[in-house]
Parts: sequence; C-alpha cells; structure tokens
Amino acid sequence: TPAVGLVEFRNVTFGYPGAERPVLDNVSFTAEPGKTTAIVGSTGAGKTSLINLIPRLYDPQQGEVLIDGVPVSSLTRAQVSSVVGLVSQKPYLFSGTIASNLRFGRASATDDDLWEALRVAQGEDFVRNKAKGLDDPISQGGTNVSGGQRQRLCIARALVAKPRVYLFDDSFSALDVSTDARLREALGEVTGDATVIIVAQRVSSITDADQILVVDDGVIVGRGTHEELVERNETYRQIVES
Ligand code: M5T
Ligand code: MG
Repeated sequence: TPAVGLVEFRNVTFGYPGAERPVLDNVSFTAEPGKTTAIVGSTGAGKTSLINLIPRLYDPQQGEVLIDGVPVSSLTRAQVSSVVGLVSQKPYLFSGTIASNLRFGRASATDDDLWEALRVAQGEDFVRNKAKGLDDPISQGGTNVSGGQRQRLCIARALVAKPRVYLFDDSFSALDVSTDARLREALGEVTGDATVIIVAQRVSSITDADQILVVDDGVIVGRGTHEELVERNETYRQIVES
C-alpha cells in the first residue's frame, strides 16, 4: 500500500556526536497528510536539526520518528527518501544540466513534468530565458545561478519526485515577498493530500499554516494556529514582531 505520509515525533531527544548538550529535548508532535505544519524559532533553535531527523540524516538518541506508524530507524535512507522530499536550507545543485538536476529524484519524469514543477516553483521564466532551456548547463554547486534560482530549482526537484512528505527548510527566504506568496499558493494546489512541513524565517510565509510549532532552544514552547499563538504565546509574538 502506498504511504500516507503521517509524520510523528515521539519524545525525540537529539544531540550532535561529541556535543555536550542535546539540540532537541523531548520533542513530540504530529504532522498530518493534507496539512501544512510550520516550524518557527530563532536562529540556532534547532529547526534544521529537527527536520533533518525525518530523512535520517541523523538518528535521535532517545525517542522515535515515525512515518505512518513505522519508525524511520527501521527503514534505509533510500526507503525514507522514496517517501520524503527534503529541500535543505543550503540547496545543492550538481554539475550537469537543469533537467538532470530536476530529474535527480525521478529519472522517468518527462519534460512536461519538469516544466510543471518549474511553474509551481516560480522558476519557469528564468529557465525559459536560458539559451538552452532545460538543457542549460549547471556547474558543480550551482554557482552559475543565483541563490534564489538555486532555491527554486531545488524546490522544483522536490516537486518532480512527488513525495508523500515535503520538507522545506527555509526554502523561500531568498524570494521576494510576492514570489514567495505566488509559490506557496501554487504549492498548495499541487501538494494536495501530501504532508507539508515548512521551516520559515519569515512568519508572513506561514500565517495560514494548519499548525505552527514554536521551537526555542530545542524545545517546542508553543503550538497552534497563527491567531492562537499571537494571542497566547510570548515567544511567537516576539518572532512576529522581530
Ligand atoms: C541548532 C548546532 C548549531 C546550533 C544547534 C545543522 C547543525 C547544527 N548544529 C551542529 O552542531 N551541527 C550541525 O550540523 O545545533 O542548529 P540548527 O538546527 O541548525 O538551528 P536552526 O535551523 O533553528 O537555525 P537557523 O539559523 O537555520 O534559523 O547550536 O550550532
Ligand atoms: Mg536552520
């Protein structure tokens, strides 16, 4: 049976190898299919560390991360990757072409699939303006495209793979406010019943999320909708005002 993509953290505590104290302390939450879960918190709060546990870039020392009730620790990285699409905070492009970078997660994708992903990721125009379009060369690390273009290509790559769980780690920060808004609207139309988890610096990007988790120094100190948190969470209010 195809995965649904229900993500669950159960009392997860995690520290980097050799570090004195954990960066995540007893974190529990559920991210549901068809819904958007946003994660906010100040720099160094542990947002990237949290999201990176889902595709098993690291494993927690205590507690469990589960997808559809199955501990990810019982799955290989390849098995998790077939369900989870991570757009990392430092998006990475490989030496090749735009097309080969977009097909990274799904070699069978057609050119139409790539253009559709680019449309959603707000990358269609700049790729059309490239001399060779989808076949335009990308240098190692994507140094021949701008930071915002790199971000959009990496978002498009995740869309091409059509995962059950989308993880966007600060993926919209290099975009101007109106591009950000267009992208998230288009994203909402295509992610459908997938699980979407968005780490955001810019709170305006996630005010419409179904659930917002406020992370402070490795602990979830608040959860709710934007309206609920503005009403009753001081840490969230500070983030909104900053
Ligand atoms: C949380 C440390 C980091 C910080 C804490 C990724 C990473 C982080 N850390 C490491 O020691 N090794 C690592 O590989 O963990 O960091 P984070 O999870 O990156 O925080 P964030 O994503 O909330 O911050 P930001 O700046 O992206 O908003 O003490 O040194
Ligand atoms: Mg981060």
